[in-house]
Amino acid sequence: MSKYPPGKRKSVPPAKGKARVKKTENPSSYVLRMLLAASPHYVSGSIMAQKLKMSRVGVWSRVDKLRQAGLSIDASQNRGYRLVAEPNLLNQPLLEAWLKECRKSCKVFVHDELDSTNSEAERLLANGEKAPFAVLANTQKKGRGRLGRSWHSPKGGNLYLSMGFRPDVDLIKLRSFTLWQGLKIAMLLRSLTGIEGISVKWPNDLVYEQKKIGGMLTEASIDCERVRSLVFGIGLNVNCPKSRFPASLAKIATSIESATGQTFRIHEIAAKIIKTTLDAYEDCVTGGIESALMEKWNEWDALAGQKVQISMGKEKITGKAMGIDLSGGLRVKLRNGRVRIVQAGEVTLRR
Ligand code: BT5
Repeated sequence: MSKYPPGKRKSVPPAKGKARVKKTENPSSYVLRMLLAASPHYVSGSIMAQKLKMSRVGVWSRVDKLRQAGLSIDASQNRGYRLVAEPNLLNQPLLEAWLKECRKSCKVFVHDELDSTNSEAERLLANGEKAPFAVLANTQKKGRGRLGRSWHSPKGGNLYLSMGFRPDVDLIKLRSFTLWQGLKIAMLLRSLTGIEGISVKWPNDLVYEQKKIGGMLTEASIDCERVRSLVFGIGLNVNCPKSRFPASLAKIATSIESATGQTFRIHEIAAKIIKTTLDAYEDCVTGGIESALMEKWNEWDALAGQKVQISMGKEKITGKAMGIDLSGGLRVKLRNGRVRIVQAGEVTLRR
């Protein structure tokens, strides 16, 4: 459980005046929103009862259900109810409450364990699920990266999230989709965690001090140059201490917890990433992101000015990374002074 650090949380004001629970909102999610807004303070049981238009016993039974779902809620006869801490394991009502706070709604599927959230999103799309939606799991047994590589997915406190979309737009509109998502998520994480050094590494990594803190995997089904369906997956190491990485990853990976020495609320991060992803998707579909992407990426680029080696299948080149161009390709200055644009490949830093 991550306890509320005193004075850290921006308080979200409870619904004011005559605000009532909307007909479409699940009362448990509304109870949680009131508790989140007041946290770490108490909310009076009678105010809750008034807003929910139910008896105080009704409120008590809602709270009890939330406790049974794993949330730690304190009750005091004179003061009311208080959310003591947020769990590290995913809790559907809590995630929905955070999404409402972000004023963004989309269907979410929360699992304890999956093979891969990207695979589950693909199955949902194939079975006709309405998009957009989000799939999350506490752990993945076959979490994957690009080119058949695996994504280490220990249980509890990290984020394994996939979003399913049905864009039905020309491929060209989405060619920089992962870069744009990465940039927007890096910006969000920097403001949420205060980690100044979070940056983006072409084409799909989020890094801190050259160590990988997150990775993204976009998979699409394309038909006649039109993207019919698209799955965007992100793995983010949040509250995972270094000791839980296998030796092979310890040198190249890190987490938000290791970078800051603090644990963070996984539901808040998940909800804000879902919102950011939905917004960034809209930006791409609307079009016209290229010059903003090029300009901002070059400010947030972990590779800028570094000596790199790029493997493209059997071909390898070395040079100096010079940011991206309007197509999202990596600009590499070769030894002979020419600049080559690389559209796909593996980048490693050369010291
Ligand atoms: C990626 O691939 O970085 C994309 C990872 C996407 C994972 C998410 S989790 C939710 C969704 N569901 C899935 O099944 N996948 C997505 P790539 O660039 O190929 O990097 C893979 C490499 O990252 C591995 O070979 C390791 O070296 C390293 N790696 C594996 N697990 C890691 C972790 N937890 N943290 C940091 N690095 C890791």
